[in-house]
Amino acid sequence: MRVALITCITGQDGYYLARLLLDKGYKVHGVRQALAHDDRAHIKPLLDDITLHYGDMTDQTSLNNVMQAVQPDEVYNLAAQSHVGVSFAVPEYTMNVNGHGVKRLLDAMRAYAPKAKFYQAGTSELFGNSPAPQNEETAFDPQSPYAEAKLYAHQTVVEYRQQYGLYAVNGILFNHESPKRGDDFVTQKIVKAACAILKGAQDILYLGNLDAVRDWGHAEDYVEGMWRMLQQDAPDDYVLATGTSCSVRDFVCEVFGALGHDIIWQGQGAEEVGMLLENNREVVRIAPEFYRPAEVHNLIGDSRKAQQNLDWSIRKTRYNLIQDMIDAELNKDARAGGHIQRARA
Ligand code: G4F
Repeated sequence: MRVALITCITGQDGYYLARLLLDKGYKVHGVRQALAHDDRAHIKPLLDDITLHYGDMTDQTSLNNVMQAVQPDEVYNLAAQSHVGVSFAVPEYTMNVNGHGVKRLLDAMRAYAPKAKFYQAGTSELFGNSPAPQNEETAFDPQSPYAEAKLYAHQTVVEYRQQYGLYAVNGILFNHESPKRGDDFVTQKIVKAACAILKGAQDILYLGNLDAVRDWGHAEDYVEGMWRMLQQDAPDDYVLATGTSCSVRDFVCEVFGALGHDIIWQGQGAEEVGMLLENNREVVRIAPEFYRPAEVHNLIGDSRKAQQNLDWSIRKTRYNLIQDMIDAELNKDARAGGHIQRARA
């Protein structure tokens, strides 16, 4: 039986990856942080089948101990301070976890499981404002402490591959979402707010930059790509993306549209508002606190290398993603006795 170790198994990707690996017959171990609150809500359905260990990317001893105890065949590093906007507020912490933490985990692997294969959760944020579409050859242009730390991690993986002969790969993943996405990321924020507004539980959705364009895929497809990256003869870095994109503004329209309501926009910049077409009611406004000191404007991925070498492809489009996220929210509402209707399929 193959043994996998997943850091941050408690997050969105941790859940979907653990589920995939269990289905493939792996013994799955996960690292969770020592927190004051219980962070296992996302992985509740898997708790009987996985083994959890406390550990932290800022604590070398904990990583050594987990690596020694688990003796994994495959290590998936999903742990990160993953919010780009928040990284401007906690830049040193972000570098410690997302950058130095990767070196610590690789050193633990070198010492205690040197034959294991290593996956690093890289990011399209590395490309910053390099022109789209971006692929493995595109120049990096980090625009945030988050991206700087992920660039350090990316380089460390490449160096450890070259210097120590490790099987270590970077997955350069574009935005990927799901019903398990955290509430502070823009897709989940929009879905939850749209549902709440339409049932009268919220007045306004406050957003930052509506013009940012992202390539949004479904996390279920991306964890499949992570696994495929570790099943090759030789390690290499791969972009995973859908190759399609839309702006935050259009994502708002698509979510309200899926719920049967059209949005019209008026005004410019921080004065722009989104209104329900049927009655001109304002439902979206700009709150400058959600602007970032530097923005990545246009991310669209070119994943042809992964399609060719890994036989990877997306199964769920942005339309499917939005349907899944809305369904999860409506089911939650129905269980709570609510009555939001999806007026348009
Ligand atoms: O949902 P976001 O916070 O995701 P972002 O910054 O693109 O990062 C995500 O994807 C990366 C892969 O490309 C990952 F590496 C990273 O860990 C994370 O998963 O923001 C998306 C866009 C940004 O341009 C942001 O400025 O939406 C814009 N936005 C506008 N209003 C907002 C908001 N973002 C958030 N979180 N909240 C807003 O109110």
